[in-house]
Amino acid sequence: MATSTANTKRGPKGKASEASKKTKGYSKATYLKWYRDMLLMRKFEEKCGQLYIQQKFGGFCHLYIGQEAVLAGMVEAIRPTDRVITAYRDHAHPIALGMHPKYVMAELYGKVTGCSKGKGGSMHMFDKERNLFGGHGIVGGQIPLGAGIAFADKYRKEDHVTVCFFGDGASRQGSLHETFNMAMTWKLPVIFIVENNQYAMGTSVERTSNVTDLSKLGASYEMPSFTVDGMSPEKVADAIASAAERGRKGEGPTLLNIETYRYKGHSMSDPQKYRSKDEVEEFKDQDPINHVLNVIKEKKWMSEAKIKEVQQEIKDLVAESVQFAEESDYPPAEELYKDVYTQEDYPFVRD
Ligand SMILES: Cc1ncc(C[n+]2csc(CCOP(=O)(O)OP(=O)(O)O)c2C)c(N)n1
Ligand SMILES: [Mg+2]
Repeated sequence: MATSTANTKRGPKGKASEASKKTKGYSKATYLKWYRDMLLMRKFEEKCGQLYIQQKFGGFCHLYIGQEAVLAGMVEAIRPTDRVITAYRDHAHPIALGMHPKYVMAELYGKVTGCSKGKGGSMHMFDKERNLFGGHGIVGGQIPLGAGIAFADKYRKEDHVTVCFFGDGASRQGSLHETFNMAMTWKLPVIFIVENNQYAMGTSVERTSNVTDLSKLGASYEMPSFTVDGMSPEKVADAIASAAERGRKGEGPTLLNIETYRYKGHSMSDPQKYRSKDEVEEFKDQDPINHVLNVIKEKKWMSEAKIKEVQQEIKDLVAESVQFAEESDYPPAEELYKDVYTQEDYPFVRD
């Protein structure tokens, strides 16, 4: 079986060397897109944090800041028709898939113009057009759902791959094992991705498991499993592209343990007593946006003036999103009764 931890262990235990960032090579267009997309995800979320503190919207708010290279790499590796499902740390996913950020902001505000009609909020971003199947708040709940989507595609003989994201904490849910077993037995076209940001709320991977290399979770099922440097969009794109190819060829699922890091707390109310400032700084030294910008500068793909222009464009897009959310209406009361599953003759409900 192919379990590999070929990439250097990163973070507090040792940074990935520059050499380990070398991959098959991506184009100028890809690097420019990566810079723009990751900067948008980051600036959008920084604004979310500010707005949350100003109580512009309520509920939970889990920021993705630091993890952007995972989505940047994924978008490079999959097709627009492929499917994506994730947990509650989900503001960046629709943006990475190409949704205008104003629909995400409106959703955070609970406005009717939001991507889930204002009924989902922070943890439930959906986009039918871009095949984003949510946004799920039950830790690990999306693992069997992701396999189910892949099953449906295989059953209908449709040539799609499902990318199923979950956290390191979620990887300890029992349903992962049932799902892995079925997905391997039926060779489903699904890519299981542990977005391993090292913590489940305030609890580190080391504190909850004897096995800290989460790629080993695929071993009992002989699922091809790899550990990937999640601060490198190149490495992520390489790994997901290979996994997608396996899925499309009918070879079944792949498990990717993508090692990343969140710079902010678990949610907005996290005092972060479980980690040191030095640890956070060590990861910031490997920041994927800086890395991509350095490549762009080295190759002289954008002038300083052009870089400033892109930064301003992103700032304007975020401001436009806030204005759109502020000016949109809340859903009307009758919306309460729409989009709710009902079946009057459902046979299993008893008084
Ligand atoms: C079934 C279930 N148990 C507990 C919780 C509470 N909870 C919310 S987030 C979280 C931590 C999950 O961590 P991880 O899977 O690593 O994802 P991350 O937040 O790091 O992205 C927990 C325990 C929940 N939402 N659902
Ligand atoms: Mg985590």
